[in-house]
Formats: sequence, C-alpha cells, structure tokens
Amino acid sequence: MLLPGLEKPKLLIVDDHPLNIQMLYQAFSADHHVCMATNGKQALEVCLKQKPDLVLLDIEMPDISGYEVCAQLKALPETKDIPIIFVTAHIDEATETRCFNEGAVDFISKPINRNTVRARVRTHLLLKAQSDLLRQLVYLDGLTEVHNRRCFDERLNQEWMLATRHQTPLSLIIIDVDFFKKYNDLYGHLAGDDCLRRVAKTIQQALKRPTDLVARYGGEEFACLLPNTELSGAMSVAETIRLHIIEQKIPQADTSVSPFVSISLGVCSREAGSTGMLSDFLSQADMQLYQAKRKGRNQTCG
Ligand code: GH3
Ligand code: MG
Ligand code: MG
Ligand code: MG
Ligand code: MG
Repeated sequence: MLLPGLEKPKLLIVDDHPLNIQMLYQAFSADHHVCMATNGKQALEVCLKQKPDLVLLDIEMPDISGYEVCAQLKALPETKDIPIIFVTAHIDEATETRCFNEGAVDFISKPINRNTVRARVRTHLLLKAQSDLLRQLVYLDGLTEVHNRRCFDERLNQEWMLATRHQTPLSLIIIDVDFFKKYNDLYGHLAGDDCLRRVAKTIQQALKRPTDLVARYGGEEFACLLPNTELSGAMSVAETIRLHIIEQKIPQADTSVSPFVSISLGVCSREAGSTGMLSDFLSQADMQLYQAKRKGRNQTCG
C-alpha cells in the first residue's frame, strides 16, 4: 500500500508536450491511476469529472496557461482542495512566486528528475490524505457519518449571516426519533445504533439541494439546515423525510403510534429580510418539535 486510505491515488498530468507526458506517465503508472490532459481546457474538464487526488501542471500551454487553470480550480468548491504541483522550465523566482500565489503546493523545474517528482507527489498525497482525515474527524459524526454538532453550529452561524446580508429566507428542521429509549430497551444498544444510522441516511437522501445540511444534533436528534428555503418548502421537505422514515419499515418497540420507527419534526423559518435573534430561531424549532411530540408524535409542526 502506497498511502493509508489511498491505495491507488489518481493523478492528473497536464502538459502540451507529448514527451513530458510520456516521462511522467512512466514515472507514475505502476502505482497510480494516471489521467492526462494536453491543454488547459481539457485539464479543467478532467478535474471536474475525475476528481484527481493531485495535479501536475505545466505553465505554458496553447490555450489557457497553467496559472489560469490553477486559479480556476482554486475558485471552485469541488476542486479547490486538490493539491497542484507546477512542473515548468521557467525556474526564475518571479515564476515560482506566482505559482505559489495562484495556490500551488509545490513547484518542480524541468528537466524532470524522476525521483524528485515521485518524492514530492508522495509527500503531497500523504498531506492531503491526512488533512482529509482530520476534517472528517472534526466535522463528521462517527456513528452516523452525517455532519456533527460542531459542523452544524458553524454552518448555522454562517448561513444566518448570509441570510441577513442577502435578505434570503432560511429554514431549520429539528428531528427526534420517537420512543427511542424503548427501542434500545427492547432491541439493545447495537440495534439502536443501526437504527440511528438508517435514520441519518434516510434524512440525507431526502435532501436534494447541495447547500442543504443534515447533522446529528444530539443522541437521537438530527437537524437540517435549508438555506434559501421558505416555511412552505421546509414543511414539505420535513413531511418527505417523515414519510421516508416510515417507509423504512423498521419495527418499532412502542407500537401505540406506528408499527414502524417514526420521527417527530419541528420546523421554523426566517423570512427574507426579517430581523431576529439566532437563539430565538433555534428555540422556535425546539418549540415546534415539542408540539409535534405533544400532539401525538410521527408528525411535523411548523
Ligand atoms: P420521545 O418519543 O419522547 O422522543 O421518547 P424517547 O424515548 O425517544 O426520548 P428520550 O429522550 O427519553 O430517550 C432518548 C434515547 O436515545 C435515550 C438514549 O439512550 C438513546 N440514545 C441517545 N444516543 C444514542 C446512541 O448513540 N445510540 C443508541 N443506541 N441510543 C442512543
Ligand atoms: Mg508547455
Ligand atoms: Mg430526544
Ligand atoms: Mg426526549
Ligand atoms: Mg426521542
């Protein structure tokens, strides 16, 4: 294994000169998936489609320069974290400075030394794998693999500021699994954990916009943050989630409300252009959840 969690990393080699591509291909093809591009436009397309783990990038190319390719990759959320190493015949200080300013992690001069390029690629792949792992540990819930409370709190603060600045609506759904203590008591904690994983996955699959966020809010509670969404939209998302959970047909311990595991949901929305306090927004959602429980569970209040 070359790197932990990265058995065969995917490299993109970008160069308009066939001999350079060939040399780099030979250096990496045995232990990497290698994709190639011979101009800047193609490089951008391959990056978006293939999501390489690292890019080796030439500067001088017939269409878009390597600088421009790098700048565009750094500007897109989907590609901004891909490490880029410039490989160039220009070895002056100004070029090197510009490469780093555009967001490259490293700079290698031509003619290419095979050992150097392999060592640098290995180092940056390892760093990337470690930082991915760290981000995962910091922002994901270990049990359900949806986002954790820390991530939710940070995103809520950001989205609250964005909604204020752009006068856009923002909605929040708080979800609580019904009779979950009894579920654990009857089926055991391991089955309880499995149930939480299924609930989390079902909620995640019901959210359709890339800007929507689901997080584990606490024990058997989840929260969904829906930017740019008004109350009516959020209510319909909440009902979709509730129905999808019932459709999982997970046997319930307390069947007084439903034969299958059900959830209660509280929804609240901040209208476009309104002013208010973030703490009131959260307690409003909590209050609605409490109403849903009080009215008999397996329902949405908002
Ligand atoms: P209600 O319908 O009113 O929500 O009742 P409930 O039993 O779901 O609510 P309560 O708050 O009394 O119990 C929540 C239970 O969730 C208790 C706790 O043991 C369980 N729980 C919390 N976190 C986890 C977890 O990570 N795994 C498992 N298996 N159970 C958990
Ligand atoms: Mg070139
Ligand atoms: Mg609870
Ligand atoms: Mg409770
Ligand atoms: Mg509960």
